[in-house]
Amino acid sequence: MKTLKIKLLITAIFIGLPILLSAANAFAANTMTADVYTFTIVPDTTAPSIVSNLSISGSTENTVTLAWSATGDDAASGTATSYDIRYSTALITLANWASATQATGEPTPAIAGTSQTMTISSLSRETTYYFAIKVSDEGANQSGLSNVINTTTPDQTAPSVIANLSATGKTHNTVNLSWTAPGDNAATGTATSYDVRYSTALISLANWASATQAAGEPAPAIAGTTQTLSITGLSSVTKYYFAIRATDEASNQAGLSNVINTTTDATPDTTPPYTTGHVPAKDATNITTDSNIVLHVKDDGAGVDSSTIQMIVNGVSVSPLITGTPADYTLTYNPLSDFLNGQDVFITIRASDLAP
Ligand SMILES: [Ca+2]
Ligand SMILES: [Ca+2]
Ligand SMILES: [Ca+2]
Ligand SMILES: [Ca+2]
Repeated sequence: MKTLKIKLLITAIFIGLPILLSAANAFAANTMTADVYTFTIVPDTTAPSIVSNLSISGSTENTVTLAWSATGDDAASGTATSYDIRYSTALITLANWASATQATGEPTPAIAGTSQTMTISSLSRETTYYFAIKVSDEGANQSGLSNVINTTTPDQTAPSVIANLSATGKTHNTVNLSWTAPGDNAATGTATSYDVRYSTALISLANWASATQAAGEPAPAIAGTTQTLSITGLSSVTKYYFAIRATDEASNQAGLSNVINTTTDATPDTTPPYTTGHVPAKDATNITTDSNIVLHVKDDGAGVDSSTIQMIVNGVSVSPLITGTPADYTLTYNPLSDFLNGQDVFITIRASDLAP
């Protein structure tokens, strides 16, 4: 407690003015003794009231804004002199108040009852902070500890945009993709999920929602890890565009990756050639002895490799006339001599297709 003393020194000096009553009569100056005295102001022993409505009015990744009502110089009246706002990642108590971080730039107290705010900056993302405030008057009387509040700063940083999406392989119905994992926050940490999409149209942010969503994306690994996904169920000989976006646990989604395109392969040919259109028909009877043999060798895939066509008639390899295209060759065999009456004619045809 301090006592304010005001000392007043009053020195009065009276200067007697010479009054000339007559040329022969003058007065001398009269001086009083200095009047020195003291009085004492009632000491200020009343601290400002405790702030009891400290609250969080907003936060970003690195700021928290506090709000409270001003208390007074003396309890809840008048105007206090200064605030001391502190924060800590531990619960603040009177016992550890001194070790909490002191904010700087607190506002000047306004008259009791006024709403006041302060934004604390330079905080860390996704961190829980506790806040408290004390109020002092001009007599250095300090209030007790306010209510202690806490909040966790949010995550407002999306994963980086993936810039190296690439196709590492393909078949007639699959395309294998590869990319480098971004992080939770730009290129740091671990994101939470991927969204890979594909379309037969060029993908942009504008049409992202209408692109087909791939299934089975891997869980993101730590930033910098190579990750892969095989897209299945595609159509053959079709140009597809692919793009990817990562999202963090706070639902911050990265922008669109580089967009790549790949054309799927043709459907592989796994079906061998076949014969059809036999003349004479299979198992036909009563065929004349001078008949030619005609039939088609077809392939619905890569086509017939004409160099592989073999025709064997009654155990003898023959060379029929081959016309047509790989999809449909016509074999015409005109025997050098007629067949015999009553003879059974045995035909064997072999062929391979052009599939790689
Ligand atoms: Ca006071
Ligand atoms: Ca995060
Ligand atoms: Ca983040
Ligand atoms: Ca075939």
